[in-house]
Amino acid sequence: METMTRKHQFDLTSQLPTSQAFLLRRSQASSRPPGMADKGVKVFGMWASPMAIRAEWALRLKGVDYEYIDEDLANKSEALLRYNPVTEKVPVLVHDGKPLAESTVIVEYIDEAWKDGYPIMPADPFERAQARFWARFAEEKCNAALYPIFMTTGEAQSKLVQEAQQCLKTLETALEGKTFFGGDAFGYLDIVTGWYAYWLPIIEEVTGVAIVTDEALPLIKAWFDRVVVVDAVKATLPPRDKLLALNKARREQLLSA
Ligand SMILES: N[C@@H](CCC(=O)N[C@@H](CS)C(=O)NCC(=O)O)C(=O)O
Repeated sequence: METMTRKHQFDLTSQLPTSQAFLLRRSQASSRPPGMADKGVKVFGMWASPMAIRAEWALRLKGVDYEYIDEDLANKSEALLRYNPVTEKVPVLVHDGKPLAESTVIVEYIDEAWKDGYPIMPADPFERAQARFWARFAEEKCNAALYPIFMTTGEAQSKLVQEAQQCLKTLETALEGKTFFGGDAFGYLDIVTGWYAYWLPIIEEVTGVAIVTDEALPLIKAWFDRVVVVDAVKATLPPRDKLLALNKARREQLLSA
């Protein structure tokens, strides 16, 4: 487990390898003074996790300071296991000592707990329900279609790509006529699906298939470019080369297993 606090006062980042420098910079932007262990906000994440980053995006949109703790998922910290004994996964949000798991639950909680800040959920109940509907569709259908592409090759893989594209095509209808799924502003559904914008091109490069193309999914492809420049997103994205290397290694490992 790597934990970052404000005691890193100087710019040590130039002497560190890219990954550590990145994590340190990320924490310098949002940490709190020592001696307030149970107060404040902590996020337990893992730098390459597209789910954990959702909690950070929500907090940054709200302008909430938080401490980021990077977990080694092969050797989880005692704190993570204590805070999330049910699934033992990241992200976990700890707010004034109270832990919450499940990224979509965390994002909704952040919106309600800091209700006067940036609005993440739509104000209108019907639009809010629709955002939740599409978020569940993306999580349960699109992600389920996308994940196996990573561990297959050849014809089986081409079939999976078509299925994933069909699913994303359906999701794309929720983007018609809009800048973001949330309308003019980056909102809940953008937070839930925003990982596609950065992770899918990497998965495409690693697997050698094209999933989100201008031809197949023009609205989602154009939305990718808008997502990665949202301040909260830009500030937290892991270095591309590092994410690419990790995913290459994972795929090789999966294919040789
Ligand atoms: N549905 C969960 C998924 C979280 C999840 O799968 N986290 C992964 C990292 S992306 C994890 O902690 N894996 C470690 C494990 O499964 O033991 C959420 O959205 O929070």
